[in-house]
Amino acid sequence: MFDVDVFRREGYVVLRDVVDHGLLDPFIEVLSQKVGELAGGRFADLPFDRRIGALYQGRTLNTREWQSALFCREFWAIVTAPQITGPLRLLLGDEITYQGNAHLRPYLSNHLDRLPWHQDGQFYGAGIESMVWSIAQVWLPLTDAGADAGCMALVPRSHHWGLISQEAGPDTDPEEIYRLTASRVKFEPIQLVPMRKGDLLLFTNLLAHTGTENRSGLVRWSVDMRFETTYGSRPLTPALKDGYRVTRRRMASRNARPLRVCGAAGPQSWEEWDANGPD
Ligand SMILES: O=C(O)CCC(=O)C(=O)O
Repeated sequence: MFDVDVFRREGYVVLRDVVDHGLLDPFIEVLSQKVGELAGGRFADLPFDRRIGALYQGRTLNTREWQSALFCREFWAIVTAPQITGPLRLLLGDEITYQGNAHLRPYLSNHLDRLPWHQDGQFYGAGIESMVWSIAQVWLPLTDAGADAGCMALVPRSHHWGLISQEAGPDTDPEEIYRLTASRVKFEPIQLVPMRKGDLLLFTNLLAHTGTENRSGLVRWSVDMRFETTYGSRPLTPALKDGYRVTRRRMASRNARPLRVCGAAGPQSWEEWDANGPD
């Protein structure tokens, strides 16, 4: 499927055309309905990658307001799908938990804002380094994200740097994290990662990355999610125990609801997740 040694060396891997559109489309339909509710009938003839852009023209869209859309049966079907868990098993082993920590990002065109440089591990804090092979980030485009459409950019091998800011953590002002990371990345070779719907990007939570500007005229919809080796399914060193502690603290700060997505007992059902989920 892919070479795990390359992933460990480069800190990321792009898998092309591995996710069926049939898996993504029911979730996209949920999002389209939400956009429709927001639009109240306006721009009804525009497709998914345009309609919310027409609604927000000239205004800023707060992507955090879309987080609750990630708690539905259609999204559960994505995170538990073998098309997603299969590649993750190569990295994390057979027992895998979705941390309940994901972002839905409808990025409007020609809003020159983008998510600045960071390592996801910086938001967890010192101690997370031990989890570098026990956590994997998944970036999943719901629409094509080409070089002019806000694709991801990253610094290959930057996970070997460790955490850029040891003092950062869940309580740190993100602007400080972005500033420190941008100054570390400044003279490094950057890799753009244009992707299409159906592709999958996997990366370590120490890899420095950023979104890029979307100038395509279309809305770039994506989801990024975090998975970990299920606690206790592999031998635990003191450093790993500490790493899981740091992870728990981060998840608590985000009110995240974890979900076992594969393992000997199979994935947890949507009903089980829903029973534990946000109100
Ligand atoms: O989607 C983007 O533009 C940025 C995503 C990101 O930073 C992440 O997945 O951690």
